[in-house]
Amino acid sequence: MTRGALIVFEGGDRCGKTTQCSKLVEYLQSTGVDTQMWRFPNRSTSIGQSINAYLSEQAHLDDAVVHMLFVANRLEQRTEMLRLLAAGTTLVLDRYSYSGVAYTAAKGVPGLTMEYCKSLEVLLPAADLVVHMAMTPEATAARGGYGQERYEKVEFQKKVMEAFESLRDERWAVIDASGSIDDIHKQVVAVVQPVVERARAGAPLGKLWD
Ligand code: Z5A
Repeated sequence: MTRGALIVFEGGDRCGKTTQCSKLVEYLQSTGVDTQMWRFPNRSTSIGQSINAYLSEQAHLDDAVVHMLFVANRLEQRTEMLRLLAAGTTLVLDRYSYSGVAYTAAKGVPGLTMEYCKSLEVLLPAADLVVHMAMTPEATAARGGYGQERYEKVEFQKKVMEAFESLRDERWAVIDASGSIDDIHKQVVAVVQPVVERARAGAPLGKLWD
């Protein structure tokens, strides 16, 4: 049996990840590719509810603790993620471990380094493709709904952008997220299609940070 692809969208707050994930899933399904969309954090689990309380500033948590919760929120989906990929389902993820590393490292807390954060997620599969929706924090801040959660501050988002840039490797495709929704979608389809085909042809699933 051929496996599904693991496609991840990353980027700053309000850059259009959810919009593009939804359009991609719709497109892939219309072409007969079995596809599901997932979001991280998954706020529906009990761990996700603690994360939600933290992000919406209803609860205060130590930075190391909240980082562990984000990691655990992915690990609790690990078995199902691996099962679906092996069964041929392509997963489109709205954020993943790359956000975990970038947001925590951007805080600059001693000890919570990129290397430390990476080390906690080596049990998870690596993305076949990370679509980085690149846009300045000033431009995303001008979009509706910005500023409602803990990290939605322009200065902090600039540090997150720098962290994302330092994580990029050959599996990343950078797309200018300031264009129109339809133009971005066309660019996304162009980078995703070959990756889905490679996974279908049997390219092995990688491990995070290998
Ligand atoms: N976080 C973390 O710290 N550690 C972790 O491990 C993980 C996450 C996984 C919550 O994430 C926070 O958790 C996040 C990172 C941190 N903090 N921040 N910042 P989230 O994914 O739940 O939150 P989000 O990034 O803020 O997602 P969002 O608000 O849903 O934004 P989005 O998905 O990127 O954008 P959107 O919903 O598709 O679009 C936003 C608006 O822009 C909407 O009105 C659209 O209609 C509009 N839009 C979209 N595309 C366009 C274009 N091309 N032009 C014009 N307008 C557009």
